[in-house]
Amino acid sequence: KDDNNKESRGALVVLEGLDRSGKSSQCSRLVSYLEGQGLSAELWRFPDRTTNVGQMISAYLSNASQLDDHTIHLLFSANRWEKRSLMETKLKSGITLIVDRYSYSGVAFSSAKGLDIEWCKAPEIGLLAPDLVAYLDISPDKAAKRGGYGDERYEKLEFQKKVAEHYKVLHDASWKVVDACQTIEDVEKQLQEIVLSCVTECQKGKALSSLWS
Ligand code: T5A
Ligand code: NA
Repeated sequence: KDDNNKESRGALVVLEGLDRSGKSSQCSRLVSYLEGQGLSAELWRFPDRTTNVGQMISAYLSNASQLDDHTIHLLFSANRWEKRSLMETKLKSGITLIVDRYSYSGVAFSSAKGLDIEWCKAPEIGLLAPDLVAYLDISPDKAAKRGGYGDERYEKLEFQKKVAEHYKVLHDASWKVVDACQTIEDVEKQLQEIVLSCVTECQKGKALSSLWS
């Protein structure tokens, strides 16, 4: 065996959940926590609004532009594809990525509009599969009460209820459901535990895989 010198890889950790479930708050706390443990970690988010594709998505979400449902779905997917190789490079160099939303958002939100779920999953095939998906579980009613929804396209109670239903069919072996109605600190503690054990597993040589697996 000649892989003794190979640097151990980072973990691909995704946080998913409805709008206002607490993903962004927890993602930044997780990165600080991992860094405090002496680990390399970066915060990523999708959509990545900084790219050209991301700017089209951002305009759509803020209702500044209109797009066909299929078209915006493919743009969200393209926005992940344009980051795929950098993602792989970072993971292989030992950096853990804490990612705020990923392909599951892509499929849950578009299929909640009525698009066929297999059609929605297809463009995600071949993207890196997360080592862990932490789903921040909160009812749409409770989420709506947090700080109130803004003006973005999907921030409407009736639609969020449909999204919650569509997330349910996406749960697989990599998912851990976390009760997002606990205090921020309690959610944080629970996430630290499951993320740290995931990072350890990846350091021990767990192979990277691709969606959908
Ligand atoms: N989308 C996204 C698609 O349709 N397809 C795709 O492929 C992708 C990637 C993007 C939108 O695009 C859709 C999904 C979205 O509709 P976004 O920029 O990711 O949107 O924005 P949101 O996910 O909506 O982000 P939010 O900021 O609304 O929600 P977060 O990040 O889940 O929540 P957070 O941490 O900002 O917290 C929200 C509020 O709740 C409080 C916070 O202080 C804050 O005020 N809070 C708590 N309060 C009480 N108890 C707790 N435990 C709390 N945790 C947080
Ligand atoms: Na957010």
